[in-house]
Amino acid sequence: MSAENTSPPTEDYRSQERPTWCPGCGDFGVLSAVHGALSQLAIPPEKVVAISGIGCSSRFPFFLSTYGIHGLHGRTMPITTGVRAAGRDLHVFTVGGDGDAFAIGGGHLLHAARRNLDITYLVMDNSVYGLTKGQASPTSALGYATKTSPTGTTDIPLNPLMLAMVAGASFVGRAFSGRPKELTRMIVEAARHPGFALIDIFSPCPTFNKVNTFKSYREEVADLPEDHDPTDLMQAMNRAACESPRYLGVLYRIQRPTFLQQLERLKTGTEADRPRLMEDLFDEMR
Ligand SMILES: Cc1ncc(C[n+]2csc(CCOP(=O)(O)OP(=O)(O)O)c2C)c(N)n1
Ligand code: SF4
Repeated sequence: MSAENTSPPTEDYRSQERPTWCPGCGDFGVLSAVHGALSQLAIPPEKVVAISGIGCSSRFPFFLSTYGIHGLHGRTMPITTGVRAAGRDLHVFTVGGDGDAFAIGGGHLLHAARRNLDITYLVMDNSVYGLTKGQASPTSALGYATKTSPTGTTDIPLNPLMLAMVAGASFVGRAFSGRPKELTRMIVEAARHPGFALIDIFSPCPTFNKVNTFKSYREEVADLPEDHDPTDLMQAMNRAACESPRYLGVLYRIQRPTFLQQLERLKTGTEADRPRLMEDLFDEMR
């Protein structure tokens, strides 16, 4: 029997809840890519947990038949770290918006990346705060006008890919919900990657963001050149920084010890590997 024949149907990963997103929201494409990826990965639903913050995109766990936590705005990483450490046989998908990830959750993101936390982090990046009705987000373009910034934002946009690489993420990709096949493939790769895998997904909000649309992204994006070397940090940085085109693909991927491997080492390693007890330290100071 071929590997495809052993994949459970995507329906196995759908919950009874119907998504409450606006018609045309980019998050629909991400959801169906996740259903497809979980089916290809053939992970039983009870071995998957989806953890989100707050936002339209953070409703995601409701639409999966897996375990899920709809947490607090910007606090996905502390929750994810606890779940990761406690449920070592689980596959952890953290999901949410660019506001959740890069604004209020930005501090946590850096440390989860440098810790090489073993998770797949899917950011539905629509360059706007959808749930709270259209304020500028960290990835909104300079000058982007909203009801709360009518003359345009004065901040330059943050580059999530460069940020993740600088912080130490070991897998960094960019995808577009308008290209579901590539997105599904990348989610499968990210889920198989040992360590912190972030995919920044262009996922348009047609209700509040009239600038970053399916049409505009289609015109802006291009696949990474075939000779791209994902282990070359400087090449990855240059291509992440490029705005014309905005590259899609796995920009950076390296192998280094993960959070769970380090925990295991502390448990089973030699005495020298283990952190010294406070008492030992006090003894030394006496
Ligand atoms: C601590 C806290 N601060 C602010 C809010 C209000 N709030 C809810 S969602 C959100 C931003 C949503 O934008 P994003 O995370 O990009 O997700 P989207 O709705 O665009 O998917 C904000 C500011 C909140 N719920 N909790
Ligand atoms: S407001 Fe925007 S992000 Fe939220 S569901 Fe509607 S289209 Fe999607």
